[in-house]
Amino acid sequence: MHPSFATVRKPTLGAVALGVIALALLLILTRASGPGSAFASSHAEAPLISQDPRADNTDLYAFVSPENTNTVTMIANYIPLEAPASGPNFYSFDDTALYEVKIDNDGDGQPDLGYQFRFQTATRNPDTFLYNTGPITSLSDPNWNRPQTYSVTRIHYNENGKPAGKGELLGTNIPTPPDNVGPRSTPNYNSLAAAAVTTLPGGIKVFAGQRDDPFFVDLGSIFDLAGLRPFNPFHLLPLPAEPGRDAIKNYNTHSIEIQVPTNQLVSFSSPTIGIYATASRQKQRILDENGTTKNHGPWVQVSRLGNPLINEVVIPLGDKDNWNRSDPAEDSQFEHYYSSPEVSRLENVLYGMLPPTGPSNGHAGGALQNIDTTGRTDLDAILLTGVDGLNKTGSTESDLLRLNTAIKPGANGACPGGTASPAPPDRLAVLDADLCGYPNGRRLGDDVIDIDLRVFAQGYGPFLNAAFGLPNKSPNNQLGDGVDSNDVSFSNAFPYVATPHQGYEVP
Ligand SMILES: [Ca+2]
Ligand SMILES: [Ca+2]
Ligand SMILES: [Ca+2]
Repeated sequence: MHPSFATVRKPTLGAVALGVIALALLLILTRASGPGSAFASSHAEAPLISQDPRADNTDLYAFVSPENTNTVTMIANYIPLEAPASGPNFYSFDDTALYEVKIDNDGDGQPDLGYQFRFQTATRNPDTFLYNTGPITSLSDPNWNRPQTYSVTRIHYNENGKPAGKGELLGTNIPTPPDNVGPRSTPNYNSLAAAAVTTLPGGIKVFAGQRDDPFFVDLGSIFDLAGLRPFNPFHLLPLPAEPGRDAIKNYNTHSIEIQVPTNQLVSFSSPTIGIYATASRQKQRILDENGTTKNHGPWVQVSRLGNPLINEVVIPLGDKDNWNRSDPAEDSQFEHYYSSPEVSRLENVLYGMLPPTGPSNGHAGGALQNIDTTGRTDLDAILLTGVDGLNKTGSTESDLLRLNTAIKPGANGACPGGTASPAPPDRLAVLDADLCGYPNGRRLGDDVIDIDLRVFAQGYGPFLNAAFGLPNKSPNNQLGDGVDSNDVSFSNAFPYVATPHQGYEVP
């Protein structure tokens, strides 16, 4: 239990101070909701995609594969917060959605190449409510009543970013593993998952199915007015400091993973690619009274993801669904949200207004140094064009996860994490001079919450200060949510993401 605000407030903060706090919060929250509120008249409820979890991108990762550095692995996760104990209908990809991973390799923000994933679920026995009628011991086990398979199609795009033809079918009837039900139903889960790793023509590897959610974050504190538990005493509404809590611990998600030889992804002119993942639905859905649903019409993109956390904390409510439906090549319309970020305003007000009052928690300075909240060309570079000398793709502003494929783990000690350099990757990635991680692509263990908190607060750390002249304000460069790693460890080889939590074992 947390003590109430009243019990932790310092006695020196009287009614006047409370009034100041209330006014400050009102100001920041009012100002923060400004740009979107004009469009919010009929969209005051939660944004559309939160009502459509099976088409909801949760995270996107892309990195040079540590065990095969001539390939790139891209991981697109969908379906947030899957509770492992979820029968009788367990989670699956949506047969009526189009999932896609797209690559821009010439810097114009438009895709040149894409991999489409379409799923198909069978019901082997409609006369039982059970997901399985006995132990599932192989992917073809007749005990598994709801097997899902998928196809992969490679699409080439023309100069206008439109598909050039129907694409090449790389594989059909590719198996997914079942969800991790429990010791009676899925007694040897890892062998089921391993059997679902499939090699396609051209040396491409794919996997699609349930996994542990690799994202780690103190969601409960961050969305309680941007609370960071280790920094609680320095918040405008102070609480005692405590360690961070991974709110996604024990939850699963669904991963689409594809490993592709790098020479199939890059263009002649640059080793750097920009990646984003999407989900689309057909324009019309007809609900028939006999229990069937039919979908018609062209595909409409309903979700997209490039850099992490953008639609969560950079795009305001009034534009979130619009951002999801837009293409990265159109992102100049959203540039003001990136270069005048609400997160930086909040950091100033919530952690920068009052002098330090609480006990020191290994946190050196108390209040943050004042953060620039407009004209943030550093954020434009990191999030919209790429960083010169690291992963710049061009001048077109587009929210893509940019990966310089020439920077490889283990090669000449350039980055940790490869076979020649067994040291683990650094969770702060580029901020700590480990150039193989975010924002140069994104690995599973990259602590994008702490990285972004520091980047938005201009606390770039000594390496980027020396290398690029970026500001290194202190203690802004110490910010974090107190959750430094995932609840379970990742594999060093494809498909990397950890085994999903089993329904039976959930605490
Ligand atoms: Ca392009
Ligand atoms: Ca996890
Ligand atoms: Ca963290």
